[in-house]
Amino acid sequence: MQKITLLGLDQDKDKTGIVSSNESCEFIGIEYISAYANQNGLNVQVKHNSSSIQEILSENPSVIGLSVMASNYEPSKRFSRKLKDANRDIRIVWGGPQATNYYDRVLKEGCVDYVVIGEGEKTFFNLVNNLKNSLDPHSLEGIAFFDGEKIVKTKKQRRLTSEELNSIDTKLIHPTKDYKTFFAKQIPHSVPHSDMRLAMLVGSRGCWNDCSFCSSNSIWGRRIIYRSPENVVDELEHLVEDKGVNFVFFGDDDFLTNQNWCRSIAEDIVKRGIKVKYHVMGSVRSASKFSDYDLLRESGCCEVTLGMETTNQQILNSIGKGYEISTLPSVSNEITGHDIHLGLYYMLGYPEQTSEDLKQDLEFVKKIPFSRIRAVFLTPYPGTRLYDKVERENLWLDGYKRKWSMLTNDRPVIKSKATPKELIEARKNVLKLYFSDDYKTRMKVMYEGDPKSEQAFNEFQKYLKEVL
Ligand code: B12
Ligand code: SF4
Repeated sequence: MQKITLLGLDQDKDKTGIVSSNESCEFIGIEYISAYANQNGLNVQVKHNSSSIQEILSENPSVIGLSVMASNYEPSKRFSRKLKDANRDIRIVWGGPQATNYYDRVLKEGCVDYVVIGEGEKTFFNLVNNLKNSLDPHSLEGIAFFDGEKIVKTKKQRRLTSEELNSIDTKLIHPTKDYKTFFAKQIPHSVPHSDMRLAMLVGSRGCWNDCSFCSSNSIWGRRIIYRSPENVVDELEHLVEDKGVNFVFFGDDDFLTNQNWCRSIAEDIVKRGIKVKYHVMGSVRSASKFSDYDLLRESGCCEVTLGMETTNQQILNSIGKGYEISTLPSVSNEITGHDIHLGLYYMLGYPEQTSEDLKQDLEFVKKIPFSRIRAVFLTPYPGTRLYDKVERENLWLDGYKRKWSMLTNDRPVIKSKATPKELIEARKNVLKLYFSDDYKTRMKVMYEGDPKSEQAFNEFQKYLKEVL
């Protein structure tokens, strides 16, 4: 049977990156694709991104699929070229956010045969079968390719239903055993990063909102499709019991949107007695409507990270965040009041943002009891309204236009009223809040009595001192 290999490459090392130099995670999308394909009779393996070209070629795969974000675009291109140089017959397929939204340019690179647009399971499976039988790809849904004359994008693929997602065998997901740590240095979780066996899990696909900088919608559309709580907890249990995972990161765009769904997951974790810590992301709007933090905590949730983005209401409105900044302090207190760490996603560098706005952000954030703040610079990605605006109005700062390896959110790349110098300084000031007495006192309460957390806290402080 023909072999198929899937992998996601690490981004190029960004030595000056404070946030991105730390960030790396399994590419969960390809793990769901491989589970779906293997269950349906294909022979797909997910390779770890450290695998060499020789190692991959030695297994003689007929198709190699890469998961491509902006950050790993360049390494994926280099890798694909080398594969093509070594063996022209191998079919190279790209999928993922950057491939989906940038397919025409991807195909012009000359080293990619097919791009899978959006959700990958069904399309990839169909594509492989199509290739096996040398059929005409024009009638396949959800792909883009070069047909010898022009780039063709075929009809949209229908998304998987809840039932279809539930039917993916959870035991076939996460085939690799190589758990990576990610942003472990950024927060003293109750599991220290030296002992963190982390895996990702995604229970729902899509987001109700459509923020100007986010490409979620261009991949999923606005309809959220949920796996059943039981099915989600099956995967979680498998990770903990069979794979030795002790920390799970839910990659769902807004884990808290559907309170009943969320509650059922938490109840099931408690009922089954699964011992795990987990971290979820949520919008401020959903978090402020959510009222089951007790249960969330009981089931192992140790961090909720909220998409704050900025504290200026006008900017929030213009990016379409759909929440009132005045609600953030009470939501934050509600979360930390339940002994759950609060994370904040914060971005600097909106075109209309002034240095005055940045000062206001700092003053606002000082009063929020966060454990982790991910302070990054607004970066335009294809498939977003922001990207279209930046291209249309030529808002790129010199040297950054489509320089994907530099677009890791760790430096200002577009014009804003505040200068790049002011933005960099403003980020430093926010990150310095980690050294404030207020932060240390708050964290002491959180880690007291838990030596592992204390150790992680100290390691984190040391790391930050070195990089700031
Ligand atoms: C969880 C998450 C993370 C996690 C994990 C990332 C990871 N490695 O998977 C963390 C926190 C580490 C992260 C970091 C970053 N992220 Co992020 N992240 C997400 C988020 C919220 C969910 C991703 C996810 O797991 N989705 C669920 C799975 C099932 O879907 P999927 O991975 O997209 O895969 C499906 C399809 O895309 C497709 N597919 C994917 N790969 C392949 C490959 C093949 C061969 C095929 C056929 C199909 C296919 O099929 C899959 C199954 O249906 C998305 C937003 C979103 N909703 O997509 C942003 C998102 C992917 N992140 C984004 C960005 C920019 C980043 C960072 C660069 C930010 C930074 N540095 O500050 C870093 C990059 C770090 C890195 N090298 O991984 C952007 C990517 C935009 C772009 N064009 O590249 C997104 C889309 C958000 C946004 N701003 O628009 N991220
Ligand atoms: S709420 Fe979050 S996931 Fe949803 S569109 Fe906005 S940024 Fe993207």
